[in-house]
Amino acid sequence: MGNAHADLFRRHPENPILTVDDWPYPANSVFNAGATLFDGQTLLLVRVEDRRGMSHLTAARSGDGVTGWRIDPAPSFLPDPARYPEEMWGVEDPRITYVKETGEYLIAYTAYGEAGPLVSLARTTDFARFERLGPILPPDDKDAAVFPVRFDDKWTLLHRPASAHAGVPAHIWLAHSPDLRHWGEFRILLRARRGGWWDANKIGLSPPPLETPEGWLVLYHGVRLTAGGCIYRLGLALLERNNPAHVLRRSDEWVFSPKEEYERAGDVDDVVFPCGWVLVGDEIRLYYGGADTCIALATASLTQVLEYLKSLPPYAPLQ
Ligand code: BMA
Repeated sequence: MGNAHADLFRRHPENPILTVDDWPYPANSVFNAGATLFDGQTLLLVRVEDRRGMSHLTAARSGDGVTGWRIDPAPSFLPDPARYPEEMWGVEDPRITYVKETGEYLIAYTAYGEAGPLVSLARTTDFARFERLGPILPPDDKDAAVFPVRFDDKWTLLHRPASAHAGVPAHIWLAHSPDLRHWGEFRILLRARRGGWWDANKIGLSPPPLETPEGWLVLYHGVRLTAGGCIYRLGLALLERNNPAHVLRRSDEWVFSPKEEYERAGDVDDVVFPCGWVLVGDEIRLYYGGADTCIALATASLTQVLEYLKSLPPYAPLQ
């Protein structure tokens, strides 16, 4: 039957769909955008790296999610180092979660400061004004997203702390909070593998978990360190709908990997890095950064993705 999962995610023929040449003001690169549906449109909160090397976030909106992007003429969400010193070197890689219960969009992002990257949280209802909740986890930590619903009255977060100890792998963890500000009950959810695996030693959540009839769909990146540098690839997992601490499936093989020129060569070569996806009917639209330089789109059928995951053996935790 061949490599059934290899073409689950198909690149859009117009890729890359957004580059710095589309930008209304000078910048170095646009990549790693958060994504959501807002006001009947697709909204990307794009990581823009300026020509000093610092990142901010700018909203881009499109009716069809592919073309006709209207980009805010100036940065939508700038670092605020005077009040938030942990943002002194920029804000990066936003993950957007729409919370129906409150009508708010929660944005988990990386704040980059002198102590290292950490996870900060902000909220908005209009993508024009943002309220910061501030840092929620100390450094080093990144690749975080909040689940859109509460479990047992608690908010749940996926995140990726990194140890300063050489050789300690970076896993995806789960945390809970009563109020979105105080987080605890930390535990490992998905482990980085070891040795020759594509997702050895360092993994991290990519877009926020997506609710499906079969459970929470998780797309994560694995970082393979090679003699030629790092390769960022993507794999899938499925979590139980009522208890996301329970992993149902995890793909052994990656489902998406740098192949096209705009993924293979850029500021950082061989990187596909999604921070957002939206579901329209049965179509998953995955927005990803290509080589830390541009934004590209890949689509997949949710039904096919779930069928692939269900065809895998039940998840057995790695030791
Ligand atoms: C990760 C993050 C991403 C980036 C990737 C590849 O650690 O910093 O923002 O796209 O590295 O450089």
